Amino acid sequence: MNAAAPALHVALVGNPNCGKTALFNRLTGGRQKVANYAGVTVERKEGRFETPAGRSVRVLDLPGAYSLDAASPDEVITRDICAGRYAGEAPPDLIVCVLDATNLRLHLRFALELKRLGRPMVIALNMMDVAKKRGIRIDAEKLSAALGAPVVETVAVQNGGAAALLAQLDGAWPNASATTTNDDTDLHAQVRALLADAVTMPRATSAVDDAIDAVVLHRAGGLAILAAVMFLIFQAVFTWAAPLQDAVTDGVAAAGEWVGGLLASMPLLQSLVTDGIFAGLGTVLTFLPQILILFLFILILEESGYLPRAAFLLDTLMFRAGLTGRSFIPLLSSFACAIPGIMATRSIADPRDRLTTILVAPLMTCSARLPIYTLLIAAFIPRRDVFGLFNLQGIVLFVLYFAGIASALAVAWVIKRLRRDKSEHMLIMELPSYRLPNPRSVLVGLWERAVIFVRRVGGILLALTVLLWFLSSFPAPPEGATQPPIDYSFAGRIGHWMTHVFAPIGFNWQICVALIPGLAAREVAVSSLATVYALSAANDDAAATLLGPAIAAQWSLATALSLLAWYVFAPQCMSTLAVIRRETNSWRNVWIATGYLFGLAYLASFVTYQVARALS
Ligand SMILES: Nc1nc2c(ncn2[C@@H]2O[C@H](COP(=O)(O)OP(=O)(O)OP(=O)(O)O)[C@@H](O)[C@H]2O)c(=O)[nH]1
Ligand SMILES: [Mg+2]
Repeated sequence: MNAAAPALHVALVGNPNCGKTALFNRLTGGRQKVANYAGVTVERKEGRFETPAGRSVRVLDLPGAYSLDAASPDEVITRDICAGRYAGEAPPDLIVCVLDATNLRLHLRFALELKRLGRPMVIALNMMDVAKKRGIRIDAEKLSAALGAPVVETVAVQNGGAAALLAQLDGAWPNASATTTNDDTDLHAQVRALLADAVTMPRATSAVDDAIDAVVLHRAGGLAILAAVMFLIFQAVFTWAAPLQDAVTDGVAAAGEWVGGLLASMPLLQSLVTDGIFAGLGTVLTFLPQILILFLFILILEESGYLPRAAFLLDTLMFRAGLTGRSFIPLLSSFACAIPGIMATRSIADPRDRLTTILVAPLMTCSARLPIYTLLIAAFIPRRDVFGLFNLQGIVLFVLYFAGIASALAVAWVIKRLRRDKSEHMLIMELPSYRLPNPRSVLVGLWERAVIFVRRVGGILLALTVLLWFLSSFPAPPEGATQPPIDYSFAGRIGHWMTHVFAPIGFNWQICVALIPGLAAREVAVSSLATVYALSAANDDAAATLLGPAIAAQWSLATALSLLAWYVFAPQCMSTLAVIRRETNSWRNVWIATGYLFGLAYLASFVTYQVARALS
């Protein structure tokens, strides 16, 4: 093939949740996020691949849309690209209209709309594996004639599942029918006629879904199941992770000791490596098992089809608080990280609902808080069984997550009171079919998470840790100094000075020191504390460099609880603030978020500290 020939430009278009991204990944070998609910993709993503005949193709994965009359910011992208109106993007040479073959009643309507654009198009009937299992029969020829486009069958989640589509890309496809007749036959009537003509559906296609929904969406039973699922997750984060975590801790400690021994002749470098890098970063690494267990559950939930049901169950509750069920998935994604959560709000059509969701998303407990939470819980809360069934540490973690959720609802409620326009919208949400999660995609998802975490540790956390080590090691103490050297360092002085502000909430100077680099990223607080305590340790005893025992011995319970409360609220993440700026295009919103979150953090810590001290 002529390498200079311009690549064929293809766009994947269709209703939400029909498998566009799965198809994109299958074609390009990509690893874009796939999940079983509407509104996963909110940005245009580009990839390249070669067809078996060597034709090079540039393919766009687009956000799902219900129609070309865009209602939400993500749908606008799809509409503009299809219409050739997207800045800096030529209209696609070919639209691949992806349809969920099990859901044609809904999805054909959009195909008919796309047909009216009069652009070259291929129809990919996706999810054919499920359609066949349900006994749905589709007459591809009739469909093709009616839509004026070739029809191919695909199974995006199977090896070779896109073969028919690839063959189509290699062949020639008929030019678009110039008859872009904008006849006002009602689209619904056309869909009905087409279904009657080309599709045979057994009567009960979704008997299993209905049976599960009868339990899961039951008004009382459904909420109980949701609560049980959430609770189980937090229990597992502690119980399952403990042995893995011990193994990582031991491994890191042994490696640190060994490397430290090699550097014995160079004390300064030895201190940087053992006190800075191993004590600091090693401590953060030990939280990898917990983060992966949390994600294991999130990924399974995402693929199962349960999430939109949970959104549906919570809609009334969220509505009272000034949010809508639509906010549920963005907020749940924020448990992983507020950044994808805030991006996911692009699927919310109402700009006020969207802004409220963005402003409260940082209150959801992101995974970067997990290290500091579990560090403090492990140090201060006994590992005790409650009612022989639950473990106390898991319960405390659950309470912290719950505090985040409850305060998000409270803040949303206040925002709702404050806004002038009080008109309201109904929740209209698609409930996808239940699906057994594909083990391979769950593993890929976990792997991606692990890579992100380790990269963070090796990137920003490493840089900040080295900086903190430097500030904590220089200048050297004066002759005849009586305190540990760190007390005389830059960091020590800054920390002591900051206690003027933070003493009322129980923070000692070491915590204050950790708060500064912790502004950039939350986990840094843990590595910073580890470095500060490692440098403060009087002897080189390995046990003294373990952070957990050190703080358990030196802090009061009130201080620990106060720091936990601080982390429920404090907006210690520059990237989140940057995303708020980008997504709302306003600095004002960034200041509002920063101000109210720091305000709440200080207030919550103050109350927690004073109450805990009075009680103990
Ligand atoms: N059984 C089966 N599942 C599929 C197939 N294609 C996609 N899926 C699953 O369907 C769900 C939705 O897939 P996505 O690729 O995220 O759908 P999407 O069209 O990109 O959705 P949005 O980004 O929300 O518009 C996921 O759970 C996929 O694993 C298929 O051919 N067969
Ligand atoms: Mg997608």
